[in-house]
Amino acid sequence: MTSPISTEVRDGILIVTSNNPPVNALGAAVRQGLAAALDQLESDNELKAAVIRCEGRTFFAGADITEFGKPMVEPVLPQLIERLENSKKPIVAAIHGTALGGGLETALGCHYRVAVPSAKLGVPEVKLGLLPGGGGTQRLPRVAGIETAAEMCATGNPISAKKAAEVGLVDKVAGEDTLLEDALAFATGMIGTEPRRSGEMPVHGDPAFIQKFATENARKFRGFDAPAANLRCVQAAVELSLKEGLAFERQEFMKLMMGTQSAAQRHIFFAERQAAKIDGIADDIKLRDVKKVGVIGAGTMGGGISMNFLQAGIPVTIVEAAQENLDRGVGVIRKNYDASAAKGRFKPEQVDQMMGLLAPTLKVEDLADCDLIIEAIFENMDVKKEMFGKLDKIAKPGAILASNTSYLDINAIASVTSRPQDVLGMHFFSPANVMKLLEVVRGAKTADDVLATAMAIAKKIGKVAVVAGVCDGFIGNRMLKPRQLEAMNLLMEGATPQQIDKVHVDFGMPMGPFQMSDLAGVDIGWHRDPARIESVRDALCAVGRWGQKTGKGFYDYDEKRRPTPSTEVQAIIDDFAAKAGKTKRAISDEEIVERTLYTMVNEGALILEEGVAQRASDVDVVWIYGYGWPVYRGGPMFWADIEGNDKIAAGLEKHGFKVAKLLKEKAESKGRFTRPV
Ligand code: T1G
Repeated sequence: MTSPISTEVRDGILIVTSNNPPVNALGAAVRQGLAAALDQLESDNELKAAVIRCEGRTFFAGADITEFGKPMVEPVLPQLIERLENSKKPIVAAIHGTALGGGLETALGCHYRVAVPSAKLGVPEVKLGLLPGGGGTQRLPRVAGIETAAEMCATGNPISAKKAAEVGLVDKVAGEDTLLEDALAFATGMIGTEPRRSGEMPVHGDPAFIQKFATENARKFRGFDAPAANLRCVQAAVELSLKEGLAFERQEFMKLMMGTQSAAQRHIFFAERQAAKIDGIADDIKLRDVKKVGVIGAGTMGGGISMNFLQAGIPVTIVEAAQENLDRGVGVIRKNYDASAAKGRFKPEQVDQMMGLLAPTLKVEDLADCDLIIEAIFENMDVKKEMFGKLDKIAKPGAILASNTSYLDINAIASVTSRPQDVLGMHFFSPANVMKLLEVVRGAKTADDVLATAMAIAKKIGKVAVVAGVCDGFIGNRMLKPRQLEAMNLLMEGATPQQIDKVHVDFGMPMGPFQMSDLAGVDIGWHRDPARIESVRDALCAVGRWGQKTGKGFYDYDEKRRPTPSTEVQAIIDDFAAKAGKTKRAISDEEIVERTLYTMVNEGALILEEGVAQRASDVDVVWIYGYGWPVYRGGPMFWADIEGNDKIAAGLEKHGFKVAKLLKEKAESKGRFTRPV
C-alpha cells in the first residue's frame, strides 16, 4: 500500500506532503511516513530544512480517532513530535484548513508555523472528553502564553490564523494561494540557524488566569472531567519542566482515555456523523435544488425556522394570515439578529443582507416558486390538512412540502395531497434558530431524493438531522412522554417537583421535567376550560399557573425567573393524591432514575424495534442535541449500555413495567445497543 506521505526536494528543502483524505488524520501510516521523511532529512546532508504540508482540504486534523482503543502502532504521536522538535534542521509547518488536536501538536513540534488567513488552529480534544496528548498542553503555554493555552485547551474552540499570529502560535500569515511558496521562503530564511524549539521556550503569561478561567466557566464545565484535567496540565506547564510536564500530561491523558466520559463523547462524535447517513439510499443520490424556501407561519417556530435559511443565504418567503402577526414575526426576526449583532456574531450589514432575503406576504399563493415549503402553523391535524390541500394546488411540481409538526401523523397529512412522495416532516426544536436538532420525518411514501434533500439542506443550515419514522412524537417526544408521565405519578406518591428535577439536574440534564414544563408552558395541550379539573395540570392551569410566562407554574418565579417551590402547588398535588387514595411515602432518588430514565431507554428500545429510528446512536443524537442530555453520558442508549441493560431491565420489572423485547434481549445476552468506541 502506498504511503500517504510523499517527499520532494526543492532547493535543498525537503517538502513532506501528506495525502490522507478526508482530513489527513494522523493514522499509523501517516506517522510512519513522517518518521521516514525525518530519517531522510537527517541523513541527507544536501537537505538544509523541511516544510511539512498536507494535500486536500486541511492540514492534519488530529490523531486518527478510529485508532483509539486499539493497540498502539509505532511511532506514537508524542514520540514523532519530539523527533520533529529535536531535529537539527529547521522544519516549517504549512497550515491550511483546520490544524486540530494532534495536527496542531505536530505543528508545535515543528520549529515554525506558516498559515493561510482562512486557517483555524485548535485543540478540540476536550470535546472528545480528552486533552491534547501530544504535548499540546505543555507547548501552547510556551508558544502562545498561558491565557491562550488555557482557553484553547479547556474549551476546544479553535482560533483564527490572525489571532494565532498575534499570540505567536503562527510565525507568518501566508497568501491564501501561496502557502507552499511562502513556507519555502520562510524555511530558506531559517537555513543555518539554530531551530527555535517550542519546548525550550519559556512559559509566559499570568498563571492566576487558569483558576480564574475555571471559576468563570464552572457552570459550562459542570459534570465534565476533561476541562479541569486540561487546566491541570496547563498549570503543570507553569510548575514543572517540559519533561515532567509531558509525563504529567500523559498520565492525565490516559486517565481520560480510559474513562467513560471520553468514550461517550467519542461515541457522539461518530454518532452525529452517522446520523446524516440514510440506510438503503446511495450517498450520491441526485438531490433536488433548494434555491428558495417558503415558511408558513411567522410565530416563534416559523420565525426561528426562517432565520436558519436566511443565515445560510437562502431566500425565504414567509406567510402569515394577518398583517399584524406578519409584522410582529418579521420584527422578532430582526430583533433577534440585532441582538446577535450586538454580541458580535453578525456585522450590521450582514443583518441587512439577511433581512433582504426575507419576503413577507399574506398570500400563500406567493409560495408558488418555492422549492421547499415548511408549514409551521397551529398544531392541529385539520388545520394542517387544510393547508396541505391548498399547497398541493399552489406549489410547483417537485417542490418539497414539509410540516414542522412535533408529533402528528405525516402520512395523514400527505394523504390530502396528490404528491405524498414530496411530503415529509421537518421537526425543528424551539428556539428553532438555536437548537441544533432537526428530526426529518419520513412518510410511508416520501421519495428517497426528497428525504436525502431534506437531510442535505439540514446540514447546510447547520442542523444535526436525524431520520425518524412516523409515530406519535417521532423519537425525542415519544421518549419524553413516559418520562413526564412517570414524573407526574411520582408526585402522587410523595416525591416533590424539586426532588425529581434535582435528580435530573444532578444527572447532568440542563433542567428537570417540571422546570422544562414551566419553560415550555404547562398549558400546552390544555383544554382551556378552568372548570374542568381532571389532573394536577388542569388544576395548575385553572389558577393561571401556566409556567414561566405567567410567573408561576410548578414553581413560583421572581423577576429574574428564579424558581422557588410553591406551597400552593404542593397543596394541589396533595389534594389530588388524597382523592386518588395514594399515601405519601419517601421516594429514593434511585427510584426516580429507574422510573423516569429507565423508562426512556425502554421507549428507545421500542423505537428501534419498530424501525422508527435507524440506529441506537441516532436516538442518542436526538437526546443530546434536542434536549441537552449530558454529552459525557453519551445519550440514553449508550448510557444504558454503560449502566448495564440487565440492570435497566431488572429496574423496570421491579416497578411493573413491561420490558421491550429488544431490551430484554440485550439484558439476557449482556449485549449493547451501541458500538463500543
Ligand atoms: N480521526 C478520524 N476520522 C476523522 C477525524 C479524526 N480526527 N476527524 C474527522 N474524521 C472523519 C469523520 O468521521 C468523517 O468521516 C470525515 O472525517 C469528515 O469529517 C493526540 C488525541 C476536521 C473540522 O477532534 O472536528 O488529536 O463520516 O464530517 O464537517 O492530542 O471532522 O465521512 O466517514 O466532520 O468538514 C482531535 C475532529 C482528535 C477533530 C472537519 N481532532 N474532526 O469537519 O467533516 S484527538 C479532532 C472535526 C487528538 C491528540 C489527540 C471535523 C473537521 P465520514 P466531518 P467536516
